[in-house]
Amino acid sequence: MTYELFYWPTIQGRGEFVRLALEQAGVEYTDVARSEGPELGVSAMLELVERKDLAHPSFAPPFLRDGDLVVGQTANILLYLGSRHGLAPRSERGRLWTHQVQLTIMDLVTEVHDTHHPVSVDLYYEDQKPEAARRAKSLRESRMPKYLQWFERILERNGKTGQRIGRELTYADLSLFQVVEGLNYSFPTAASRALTDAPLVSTLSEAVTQQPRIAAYLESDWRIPFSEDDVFRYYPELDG
Ligand SMILES: N[C@@H](CCC(=O)N[C@@H](CS)C(=O)NCC(=O)O)C(=O)O
Repeated sequence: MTYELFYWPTIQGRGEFVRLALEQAGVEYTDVARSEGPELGVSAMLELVERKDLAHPSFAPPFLRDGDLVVGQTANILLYLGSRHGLAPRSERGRLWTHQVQLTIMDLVTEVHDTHHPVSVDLYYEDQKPEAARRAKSLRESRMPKYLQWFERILERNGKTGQRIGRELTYADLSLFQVVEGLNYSFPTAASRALTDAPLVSTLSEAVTQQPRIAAYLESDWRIPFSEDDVFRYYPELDG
């Protein structure tokens, strides 16, 4: 059975965390909204959101369909994929830890998103620029360093190679790489400064790019470039 990923077709967004795991797992998947044909495309994704007969409907993309199972929430999708494809530890303790790290990564992603949409997702960035400037200042000066220092600390405490969150590569490592990429894109000056104090985070990020399947994916046309319609956006005025 081929997995079906449902996510907006033109952005990396939160769907990218799932794409990276699927690519690393080397499994077949249909990126439904990016595909053309019957029961494909954005309309198929919106139809699934609206379907009245689903007992467990998802609130928002991304979500993943595996047969008659539909799983939503990025961290939850990764929890599901991780244990099925060797991208999570076998022990309950290890799985919980990986999930905890992933949830923390998703918190950071939300805080990054809120720098350009601090008032409401229903308004344009241009309609909330003063608030965005204040929120971005707080992210640059306080929140981003705090998150990166926490990631640095857990890498130090792992005590293995410093290149991974756990003993083996997990979906949380792939996600941390994606966040570092996103921060470097959105806040080149602030992220470069904060990452100077988080060398293990940079090392992990670099190590992920060396994974053969990830390297091939990153070089391919399938990887959507960052843009200003995405979660990670580059507005020079928000980089301070
Ligand atoms: N916590 C959810 C957030 C999902 C989310 O915010 N999805 C965005 C795209 S990245 C969306 O389409 N939101 C529509 C909405 O909130 O109405 C997750 O991690 O999957």
